[in-house]
Amino acid sequence: MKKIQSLCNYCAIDCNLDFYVDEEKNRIVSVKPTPGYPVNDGFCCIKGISLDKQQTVVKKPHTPRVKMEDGSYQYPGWDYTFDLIAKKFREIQEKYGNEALAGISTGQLTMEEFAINGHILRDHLKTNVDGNTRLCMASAVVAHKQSYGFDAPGYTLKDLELSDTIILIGANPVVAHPIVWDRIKKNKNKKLIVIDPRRSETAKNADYHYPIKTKTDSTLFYGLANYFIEQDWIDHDFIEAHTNKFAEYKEFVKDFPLEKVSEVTNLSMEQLHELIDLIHNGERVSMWWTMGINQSHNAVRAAQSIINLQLLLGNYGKPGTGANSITGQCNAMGSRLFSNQASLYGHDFAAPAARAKVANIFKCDEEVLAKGPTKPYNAIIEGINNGTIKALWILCTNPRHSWTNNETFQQAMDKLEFYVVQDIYDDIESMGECDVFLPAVPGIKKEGTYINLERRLSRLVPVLKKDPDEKDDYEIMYGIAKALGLQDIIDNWKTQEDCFNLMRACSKGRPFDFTGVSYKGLEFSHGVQWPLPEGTKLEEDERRLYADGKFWTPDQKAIFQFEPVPENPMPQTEEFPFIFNTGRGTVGQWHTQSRTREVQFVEGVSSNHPYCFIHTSVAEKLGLQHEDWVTIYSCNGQNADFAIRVTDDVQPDEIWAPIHYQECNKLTPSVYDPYSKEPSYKSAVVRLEVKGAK
Ligand SMILES: Nc1nc2c(c(=O)[nH]1)N[C@H]1C(S)=C(S)[C@@H](COP(=O)(O)OP(=O)(O)OC[C@H]3O[C@@H](n4cnc5c(=O)[nH]c(N)nc54)[C@H](O)[C@@H]3O)O[C@H]1N2
Ligand SMILES: Nc1nc2c(c(=O)[nH]1)N[C@H]1C(S)=C(S)[C@@H](COP(=O)(O)OP(=O)(O)OC[C@H]3O[C@@H](n4cnc5c(=O)[nH]c(N)nc54)[C@H](O)[C@@H]3O)O[C@H]1N2
Ligand code: SF4
Ligand SMILES: [Mo]
Repeated sequence: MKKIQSLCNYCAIDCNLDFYVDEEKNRIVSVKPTPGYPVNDGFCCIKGISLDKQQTVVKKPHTPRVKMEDGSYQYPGWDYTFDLIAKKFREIQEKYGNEALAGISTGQLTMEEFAINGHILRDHLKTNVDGNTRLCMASAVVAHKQSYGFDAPGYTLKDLELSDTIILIGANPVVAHPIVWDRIKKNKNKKLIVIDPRRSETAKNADYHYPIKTKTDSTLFYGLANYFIEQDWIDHDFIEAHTNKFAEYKEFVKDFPLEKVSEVTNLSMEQLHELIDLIHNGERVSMWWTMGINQSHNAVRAAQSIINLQLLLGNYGKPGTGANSITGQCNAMGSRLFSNQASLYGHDFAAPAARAKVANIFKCDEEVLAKGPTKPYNAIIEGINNGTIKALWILCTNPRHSWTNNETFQQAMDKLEFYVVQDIYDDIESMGECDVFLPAVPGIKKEGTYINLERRLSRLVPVLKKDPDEKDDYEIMYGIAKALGLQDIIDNWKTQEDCFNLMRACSKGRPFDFTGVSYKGLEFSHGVQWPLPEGTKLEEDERRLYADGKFWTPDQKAIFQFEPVPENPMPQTEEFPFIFNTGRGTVGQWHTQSRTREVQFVEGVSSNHPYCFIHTSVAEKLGLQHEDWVTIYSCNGQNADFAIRVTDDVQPDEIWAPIHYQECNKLTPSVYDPYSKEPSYKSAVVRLEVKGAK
């Protein structure tokens, strides 16, 4: 039996796991979390331990399914399909213009897969490809860039163990990040504070829970800033040496006295003072946020209001501190750097030196490189629906389920002239009547690198061998590049390791410089957090940024970013009195459930129909009980049926629905943060009507 250390490619923790494999039968016999790995040290969750359930996945044949000219579906082989895709992409671009083709990618592929996909679509084919990271991390990315000058989350997971005051804002790690939760639990000397409208699983296990009114977080943090400034409880030395625009911020937050904050946030004056004392008396205060902040009409500014408070308090670069954004998908951090969507492989698209450097590394003409960021996800879907985009290639994402206001994705699917789906399953909701289905092998048969939430690069090592007719995502993309005749890719991007080396060269001299890391060296290792420039010795397994107080802006100072709080575009009204809050339901369920439905244990305990939680008082008023059915009507004009669960854990005017059922996003709106264009998934307003037993 062979032991192979690889990683779990679900959530952003990137746990390392030891797979015990019967090589003769090419079967995984057991999976154990890797002892001593600095992230998850011998512990993991049900999703990772169940990765052996993905041994078969796409049923035979393992070759592409193509809709032929006569309308029949056939399996004409990989080479035929690659040629067909190349021909169709070229034809559509020639007929309607380059941007008539678009791609939607993901935060769940390897760094090498993002890189080659971006180089094909954004550089060579001169068009747009956005990722589902837009639905997830875009707000944190923009907040970091504007405040720090670069998208560089500074913490390491050990900070959870070193902090004496941990504040979780719109984050539910008991369900969504079990390792974050495990590490919080290991910290015996802390106070745990949760700010969440809902009494989430994490809030129930916290020392303090502040049930804030949905989407009023920026008002809360502006008010806290004002109070700390008034009391002169701030770190003048840090502010002076390491920040810009303090005087303006001080003026701005004067508009947020605690009485007003209390009114807006629904938190009492006693609660606000208690929270203030907790922060003031903490020695090592850390703040962590996730989707409760990122998914909003005012997300970037809300994230920055947290950053601003930590800047005021000088809580940067020291053990157990920081304004820390928790990432969602296994390689969202890799996608942010290397997908070529928001930056030129980690550089400014417009910087001449950067363009010359990247072109030189890729051995391509500078003109080939994309000139600016991609069009965002919503513009791609709108482009299809208004007839300007005619062809779409989606990979490793399931937007018919996960996209906000998801009926608009169905409309888009119906309009496309050419639609390619690349997935490990041939029955996801987004398949529709796609023209080409490209079956990729799952992570346990792939190789490449991932970057976790604390900037740690680690290796995905093939655990099982592929069948001769199976291909992984990288090979599929390389095959398409070859059919398109993209010579620099054909010559220089042959393997994942080639691509890794190109990206490593791109990283030189940048904040994420990992020229000191090698592809082979990452195998069976502890992983390495960026940066690690060539020639530096790795002294510590768990490192944080900003110890020197230097950021990535031209004068190396962080910037207070703020703005008057915008009106809520979806106010509660008589017609729509409830707030529709959405998120992760259980530890075992992953997003659209294409993968976790295979885990019998999870399937066995999960509801097979959509459900939502409503407050006891509402249920009583309507005479409803557990598992009765309601119809929910949303401000987006759609409605859907849900079974109800009755609880006191939601606010009386809140409905909470897990995202694992397609009906959930039938009701979410086409409303976005103005800077990040991330959807406001958690605050549609709705009404409910009794449906009766089903
Ligand atoms: N089991 C499981 N784990 C996962 C995933 C999964 O699908 N299943 N997905 C992964 C991914 S990609 C991501 S992005 C993460 C997401 O991880 P989380 O963000 O922790 O999970 P969510 O449930 O989306 O939302 C967190 C909380 O935000 C709260 N919230 C809503 N609105 C507000 C608000 O206005 N203010 C505040 N303060 N809080 C608010 C919600 O009530 C919810 O409890 O999880 C990752 N982990
Ligand atoms: N209402 C609401 N909606 C939300 C959210 C919310 O909080 N509320 N959260 C949003 C967030 S944060 C996220 S990240 C998105 C997630 O949304 P999606 O990315 O659409 O969800 P997944 O189910 O993770 O889809 C991944 C797909 O990739 C396939 N896949 C898995 N591994 C591989 C592989 O190696 N190769 C290929 N080619 N395919 C593979 C799976 O079978 C699956 O179909 O949902 C968003 N939607
Ligand atoms: S889903 Fe996340 S916490 Fe669970 S095993 Fe995988 S990486 Fe670890
Ligand atoms: Mo996410």
